[in-house]
Amino acid sequence: MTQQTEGIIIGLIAGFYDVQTEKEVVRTRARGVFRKNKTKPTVGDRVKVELNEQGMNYLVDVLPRANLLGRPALANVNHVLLVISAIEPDFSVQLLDRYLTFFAWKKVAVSVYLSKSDLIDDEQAAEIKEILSYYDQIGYPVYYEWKELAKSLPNAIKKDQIWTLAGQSGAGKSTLINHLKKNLQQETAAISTSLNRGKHTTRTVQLFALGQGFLADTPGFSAIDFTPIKINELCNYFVEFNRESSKCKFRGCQHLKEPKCEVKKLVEEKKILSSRYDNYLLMRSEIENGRVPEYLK
Ligand SMILES: Nc1nc2c(ncn2[C@@H]2O[C@H](COP(=O)(O)OP(=O)(O)OP(=O)(O)O)[C@@H](O)[C@H]2O)c(=O)[nH]1
Ligand SMILES: [Mg+2]
Ligand SMILES: [Zn+2]
Repeated sequence: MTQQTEGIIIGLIAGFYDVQTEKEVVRTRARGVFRKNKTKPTVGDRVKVELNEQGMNYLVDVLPRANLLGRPALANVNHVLLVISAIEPDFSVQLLDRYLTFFAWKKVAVSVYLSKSDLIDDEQAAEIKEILSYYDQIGYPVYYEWKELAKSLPNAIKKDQIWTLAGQSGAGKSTLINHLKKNLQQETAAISTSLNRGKHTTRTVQLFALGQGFLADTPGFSAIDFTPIKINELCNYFVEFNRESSKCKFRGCQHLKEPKCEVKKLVEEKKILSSRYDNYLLMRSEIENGRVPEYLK
């Protein structure tokens, strides 16, 4: 006898999909049908599963997705918690802007957590905090202590919502999730100092119950491909440019050489962070050239 039920894919292990149903976690295999119609079931997908008495469980259907991130490989994401380290790997506004633009393009809200501020001196911390306060002001809530997150996240994550950690390898995503979920011991590792890069300790995307939904630990990434973005839409993904652009003289102003451009005016008045504008220009040229510059690979 078989029985059908629904659930959310919480992990993918050696070809098996672990599905959280109302009652339990069931390990399933995908039916061949997915290979035919080219939908690859992804962590975060809401699915139908068929359970039978021999313990052979099949994933038989993927319900329509609200979104699909790609990086991290996760479906139906409600919110990204971006982990940015103060050091090891070094703090970088350029990388921060790249993540934020990418997630704005994907239409997912982002909060930022600064990790490893305990490893820098007060002066360096003040510098970074001043920069991050700008981001907080334009609509990206910034957290400096994991304890603040431990307080607010359980209430913020609503029923069946999927929140995900994202950020560079070695930034401290798994360390944070271990703090937030006391009984969890996700593997963490010191970054290799020779390259000042992470070691990619976490290799799979996995959802953990938090609040009334889930928080995902994910493998680190930093290379982001902007070339699929239409060049004239890029400015919409700089949220504060987008907000001010109604005051530019020309509709569809790209904030380049157009006269009476509000965005450029605000950059000159230092009300928009000049690094934001510089990074906007860099990303434009990246889209124009159709490739990621060598130094960012
Ligand atoms: N001092 C200090 N060390 C931290 C902090 N957060 C993370 N670390 C250390 O940084 C190293 C990397 O942390 P991980 O949590 O493994 O990093 P990750 O983002 O999960 O990396 P990947 O899984 O490779 O993507 C570990 O040695 C952690 O102990 C922090 O806030 N302060
Ligand atoms: Mg990790
Ligand atoms: Zn403009």
